[in-house]
Amino acid sequence: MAKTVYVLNGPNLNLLGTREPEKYGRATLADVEKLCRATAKRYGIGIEFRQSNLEGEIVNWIQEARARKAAGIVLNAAGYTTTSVAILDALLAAKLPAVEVHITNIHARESFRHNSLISKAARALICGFGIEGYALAITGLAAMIGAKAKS
Ligand code: CA2
Repeated sequence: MAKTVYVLNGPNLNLLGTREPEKYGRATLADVEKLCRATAKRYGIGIEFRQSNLEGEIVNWIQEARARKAAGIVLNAAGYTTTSVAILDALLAAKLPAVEVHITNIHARESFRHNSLISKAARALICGFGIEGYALAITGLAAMIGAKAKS
């Protein structure tokens, strides 16, 4: 059975490409999804791509990833990154390799963005590469789970 990676996006990321392009760029979330699918395809990995503005929905999807034996999770928890013990607990319980992604370099921004709770459950963290960070996260996750590039 093909491996599946859940790519989960938190609040306001549905606005990508429509506001604040100087911070987040001009690509839309649909462009991010395309990039994730194209990157994953090289490793024979399938993608479940989701976005929600609701904390509990993200918790449910992390539990779903575990229940469906997903190979891993790529998560941009956006504004929940520094506040959500519930998302942290869900990731810890899921025991799946998780990569935290941020489009911007959160450490070069306001100090309230620096203390990620998500990082405590993440195997790796990528920030500051723009949307390319999602492709890097999938490539890194593919290496972690031993998925080989298809020739
Ligand atoms: O850099 C990232 O990816 C962030 O996770 C984005 C979050 C922010 O709270 C984190 O500190 C860093 C904000 C997502 C909001 O997305 C928007 C996209 C376009 C326009 C407005 C908001």
